[in-house]
Amino acid sequence: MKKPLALLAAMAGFAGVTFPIPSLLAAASDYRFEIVETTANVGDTTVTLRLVDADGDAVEAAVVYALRLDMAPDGMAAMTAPLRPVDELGNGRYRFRADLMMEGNWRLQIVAKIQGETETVTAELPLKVMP
Ligand SMILES: [Cu+2]
Repeated sequence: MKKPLALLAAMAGFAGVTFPIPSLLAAASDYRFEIVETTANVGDTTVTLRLVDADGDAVEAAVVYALRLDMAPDGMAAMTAPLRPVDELGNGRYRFRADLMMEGNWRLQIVAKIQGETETVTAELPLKVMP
């Protein structure tokens, strides 16, 4: 009984020293994005995202940018649109502007660089665009 436990402890210690990355990834995954406001209509549209930490507290002064905005959910992954950051509204809210050429289901892939975190945070959000 003692031996396997000691071995496990040794392995865990070894893994902790050799692979510090998993714990960093776990920290990055504690953050999450939510869409708090959108005018998502065909044409010129604004999208406001909110970035919160594991406690649900607002994360401010992050560098947030769109990796990709496309219609993959409707089988049109090749249809993309640029999503430009406009301003930071405070309370963890980041506003973007996009020119969307088609109604339907879009997919927004977002990346954030958060102060004090070595890993970037990525998220994927569905965006319903109305006529
Ligand atoms: Cu489309």
